[in-house]
Amino acid sequence: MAKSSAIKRCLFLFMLIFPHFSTLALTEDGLVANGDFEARPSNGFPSEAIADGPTEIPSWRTKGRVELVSSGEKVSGGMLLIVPGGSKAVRLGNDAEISQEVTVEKGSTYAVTFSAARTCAQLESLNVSVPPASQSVDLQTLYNVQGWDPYSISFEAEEDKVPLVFRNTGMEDDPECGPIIDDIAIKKLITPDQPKDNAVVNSGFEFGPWMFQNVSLGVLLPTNLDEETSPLPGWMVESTRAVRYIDSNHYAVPEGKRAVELVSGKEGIISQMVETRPDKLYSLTFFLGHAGDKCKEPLAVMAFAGDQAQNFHYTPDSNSTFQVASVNFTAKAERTRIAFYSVYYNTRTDDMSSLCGPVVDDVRVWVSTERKKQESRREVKEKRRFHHRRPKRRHDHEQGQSQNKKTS
Ligand SMILES: *[C@@H]1O[C@H](CO)[C@@H](O)[C@H](O)[C@H]1NC(C)=O
Ligand SMILES: *[C@@H]1O[C@H](CO)[C@@H](O)[C@H](O)[C@H]1NC(C)=O
Ligand SMILES: *[C@@H]1O[C@H](CO)[C@@H](O)[C@H](O)[C@H]1NC(C)=O
Ligand SMILES: *[C@@H]1O[C@H](CO)[C@@H](O)[C@H](O)[C@H]1NC(C)=O
Ligand SMILES: [Ca+2]
Repeated sequence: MAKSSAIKRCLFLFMLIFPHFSTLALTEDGLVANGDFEARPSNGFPSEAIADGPTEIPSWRTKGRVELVSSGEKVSGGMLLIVPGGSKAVRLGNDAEISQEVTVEKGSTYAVTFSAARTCAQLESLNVSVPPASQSVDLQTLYNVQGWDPYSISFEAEEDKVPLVFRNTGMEDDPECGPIIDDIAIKKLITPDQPKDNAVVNSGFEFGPWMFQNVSLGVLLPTNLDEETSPLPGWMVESTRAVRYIDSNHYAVPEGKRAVELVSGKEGIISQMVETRPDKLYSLTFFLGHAGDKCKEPLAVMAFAGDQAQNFHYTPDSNSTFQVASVNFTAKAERTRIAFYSVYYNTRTDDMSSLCGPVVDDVRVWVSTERKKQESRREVKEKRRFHHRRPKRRHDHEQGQSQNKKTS
């Protein structure tokens, strides 16, 4: 904390001394400029406005009906507006949008985290775009009894300066029904180095989108079929519903500081294509846990590895919050799909409606050494038996292994 504020102070001094350099300053990880909408417009907040007319929102460009809303405010139907963070947020009317330009590193991948709440309409959705990339985020499912959730999407920067646009694609009869958004943050994504003994990229989910320290709801990761550009590097969300990215500040996380909670039953699937060598025997192991969020048991995951699919029920030893599960499989190709979903649709015991589910962490895929030993033992026997007939076999095998070492 102290370190980052020291960095900010240095940056500030730097920008004072070299004002012409400030245009080159990259947008820092964290809230974008006035990303929480708490900055006072020059003509005051609408709730305290004397004069009518459109409110300008500092640091944002707006199109259509965009309103600053305050917590505690009600819409005409008497419904209380939900403001995700602080006391202000924006509501986007039909086809309305807000945008701001962010300075990024061309060619890098970024995750955008934002909080959203739907109001009266059922079928609200947001189009979040960094042209030419765009993603539609469906706000129909209420994952949380609080009525709002953080979401994350990602994009690859094609320019050094890119517009970040949030648009309400809905067309409601009541213009007061439109999504509310708040707490918009950005983070440059890093794809971790691949460990030698594990084919899974970002196996412990430690690399992912921005999470606010003071937000206890995790971050929902909606459908993302693009493995190259994912808010969770290496992983795809293959399903219509989201999975929840969780942190150890607010949840029980089996390994490190981050993990994934499968909150959408069979409709929330995370997957990865891992590099494998055809015909080799592999083990997939992972931690299966409980997030410590009062999620009602039973919890279970279905784990897929190539042509294997296996169901694991959460039954940890004594007071542990997770257990190890494994699936053995034979690779059929250069790439093998591994995937997980929750067998059940779980909700919390306290509010009976917030969605929750099993936690997956520390996913590993490696060549099954036990079987490799068995194989080579068998081969030694075969070699003894057929020594004169198959002199080359052992040699080939060794070559394969040394190649494996080089590429793994
Ligand atoms: C969390 O902290 C940020 C930054 O201080 C603030 O803008 C936001 O409103 C807070 N969110 C919540 C849910 O309290
Ligand atoms: C989002 O809006 C942009 C600009 O209007 C459009 O080109 C794009 O197709 C939309 N994306 C989705 C996923 O709806
Ligand atoms: C269970 O809790 C006890 C006491 O807190 C602790 O000593 C023990 O290591 C825990 N066991 C496991 C498996 O976490
Ligand atoms: C997977 O294979 C290893 C040895 O190769 C064995 O110890 C383990 O029990 C197997 N696991 C399952 C789930 O079959
Ligand atoms: Ca982890």
